[in-house]
Amino acid sequence: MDEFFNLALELIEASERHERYRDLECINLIASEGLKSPAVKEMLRLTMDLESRYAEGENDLNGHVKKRYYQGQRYITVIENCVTDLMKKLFKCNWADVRLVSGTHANLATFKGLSLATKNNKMVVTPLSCGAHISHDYTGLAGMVLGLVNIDHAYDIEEMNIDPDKSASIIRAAKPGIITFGGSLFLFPHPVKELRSVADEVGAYIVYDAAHVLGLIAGGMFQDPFADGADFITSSTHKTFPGPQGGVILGNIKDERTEEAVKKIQYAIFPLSTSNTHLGRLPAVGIAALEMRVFGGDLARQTVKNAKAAGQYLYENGLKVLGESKGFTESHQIAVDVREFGGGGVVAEKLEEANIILNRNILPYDDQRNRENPSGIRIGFQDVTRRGFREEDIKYLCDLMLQVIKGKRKPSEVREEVIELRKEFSEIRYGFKSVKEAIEYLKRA
Ligand code: DSN
Repeated sequence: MDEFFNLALELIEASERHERYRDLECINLIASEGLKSPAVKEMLRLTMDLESRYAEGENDLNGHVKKRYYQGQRYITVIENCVTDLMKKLFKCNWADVRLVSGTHANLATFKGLSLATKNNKMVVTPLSCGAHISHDYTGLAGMVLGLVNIDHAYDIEEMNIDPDKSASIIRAAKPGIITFGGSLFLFPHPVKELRSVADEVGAYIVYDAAHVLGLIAGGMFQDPFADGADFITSSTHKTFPGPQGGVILGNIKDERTEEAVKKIQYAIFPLSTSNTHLGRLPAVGIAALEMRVFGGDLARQTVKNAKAAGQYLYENGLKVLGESKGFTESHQIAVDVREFGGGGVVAEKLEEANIILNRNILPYDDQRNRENPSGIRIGFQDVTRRGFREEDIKYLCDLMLQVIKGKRKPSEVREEVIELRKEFSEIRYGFKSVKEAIEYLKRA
């Protein structure tokens, strides 16, 4: 067969195998991934026409469609406006934009818009090794694409959190236009409330990157960033908020200053950083928002319980789980220092051989350039929780992990038990089984 056709065949086979491998044979503990319900997946399949369409243009200050430069928009406009309003209502704010195609894109538009609004290119951010997302950092989007200058928050390793008193002094001295909170290694609520008045003193906007914890916020199990004083929330829509891959920005227009900020962010969305906004995902984002409204509290509560139970159990069994003095975590994830077992890269690869999938992670005391084999692993529990794991199941899973991490059993031996365990949890909970079930629920509500 000609090489081109061979490649196409290889592609199709790898795609089919991937679906079996990651969906049916592995246990997923990657903290940044989400597990979609059957209804969300069905909605994605139902909207294949939208997936081919274009709808670029401007939005108004309610976040609704104002002007589009293509014809054929009759229902697309309704769809975008409905999803925007569902997200506004779910997160109790008066402005949202769902056109972002990822969390990084949401950060791009927000950072660009706010740096234009403040005419200030400085941002106070959490250091990358202490949990910031790469897009906040001088080595990523903020520095290398937008030319913004990073000044680091002070970070308290014992508390696994930003040090509010020291950060207040840093913010007063630096006078940034943007202060960020939230990120990717995110165990405990950040001190937004404590630093709101300092942001006001220097005229900075607070941007809260909720990508990891958006579903926990929807479920009322993590800090409410707006109640604590954040101006904008940026997020992806596919981690603890279990929708399709995409992004969102949320905010509140309170006065002329916030109105100006929203206008600049909208300008940074279109025309600066989008043409098409990948419309096919939008109805499924709306279904995920509905599921968060209906089931989000129970899902978030059990997710955090499971993460805490894992932290406690792994700690009692000899692992160095961070944040011990504070109960290991208040979110869906825990962080473990595995240097004595060979480091994060080595441990993550051994667990992968056993079909337990998680990621190596730099920890606050690591050199942030050490991406190959940093000290830590990060473990997220949102996927297994949605599959129905409770504390006792988590302990059994932790036992399998401990056997591999401590070298007591070969990963290949443990793999069979992982596959069996995965088979026991084949129903996805805390969501609708079909779009029809969602409709029936809505008609009764
Ligand atoms: N880098 C991802 C994470 O794993 O947290 C988020 O984009």
